Amino acid sequence: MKLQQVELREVALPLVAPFRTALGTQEHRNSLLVKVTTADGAVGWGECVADDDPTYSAEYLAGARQVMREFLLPRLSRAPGLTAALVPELLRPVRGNPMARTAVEMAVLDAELRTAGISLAQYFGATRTELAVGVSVGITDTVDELISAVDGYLRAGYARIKLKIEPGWDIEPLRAVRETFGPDIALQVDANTAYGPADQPHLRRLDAYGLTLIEQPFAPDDLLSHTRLAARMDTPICLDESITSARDAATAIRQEACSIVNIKPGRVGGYLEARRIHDLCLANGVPVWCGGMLETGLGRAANLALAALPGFTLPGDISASARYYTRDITDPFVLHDGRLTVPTGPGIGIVPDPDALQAATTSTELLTV
Ligand code: NPQ
Ligand code: MG
Repeated sequence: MKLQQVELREVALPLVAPFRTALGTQEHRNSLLVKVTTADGAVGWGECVADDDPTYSAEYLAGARQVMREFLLPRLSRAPGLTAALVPELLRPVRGNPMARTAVEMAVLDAELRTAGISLAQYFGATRTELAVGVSVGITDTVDELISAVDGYLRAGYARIKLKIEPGWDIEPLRAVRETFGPDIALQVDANTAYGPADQPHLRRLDAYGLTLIEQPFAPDDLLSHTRLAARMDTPICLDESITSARDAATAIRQEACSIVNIKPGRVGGYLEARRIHDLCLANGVPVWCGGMLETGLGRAANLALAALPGFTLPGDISASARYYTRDITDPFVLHDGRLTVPTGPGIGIVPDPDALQAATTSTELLTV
């Protein structure tokens, strides 16, 4: 294909409730969408999951926009015979900026598969048509508020609950959730790097709560502390922020820093790299699950296709649209018996609703490439 036009469109979506993690509190989601149009008139959509601030990772929305405009898209528009499979190699000279890379790769992949009439799930070789999904529950002011939030999600049918934790918000909320809802609910925690090596004795106390996993207790570049904790804890360690590539995943598995991997395409630089991590983990008997970055319906659709691969044996942070947004920019994803349906249409299988998209748009930038 040949790129003819690229539109960078920023949308602002208010969250149904503030989402607090060890990284800070989010009240609305600004998301940067990439719409490519090819010389043949095919259209593809990508979503950049960078946040406004460089807190989850070094990447941030304004920087991602600039990198796409100045460095990534020109490399794609110059390339003769562009295909999605060539994108990682074409973008290799540019370092970092995985969320920007993912967005442009996703848009090219969507355009290519729409033209070919193939769904992203089919392209990946997905084996399931619907998926049990989980929900990520933010830190609340009181334990009572947390219990009522978890109660609502369990009643809605979510297959597992993930609690965000930080020092001062771990044992007490966990004990309350287990006491209220019993030993049978699937429960896991995510620390978003909020602990240090000296917290290991404290973290071992989490073993008492029958958790599926503890996600990313330590800094992204501190594999050693994760290895040490893994050796001293029964609860499996899962890495999120530490894993930025298939090579990272191989290293972490080899060093026994984790026994479960959270895969987020935006964090690892693309859906193709995400697929490679899936394959590597499957071959090594390491379960994976799909993380979430408060995606709009576009990113959510693509994540469902990825998470339909056989190695995704744990429910992902791919909640219904209503968990985050009153009005998504696509038709909403709705939970049925704790499950979401994997899109079957060509490409990512969904397009923005024109009215919802217009209502959410805060800026558009047209690039003639
Ligand atoms: C995680 N996500 O697993 C992330 C953290 C996270 C659903 O728990 C804006 C953009 C706000 C990305 C807040 C979930 C965010 C964000 C939290 C990602 O670690
Ligand atoms: Mg996480």
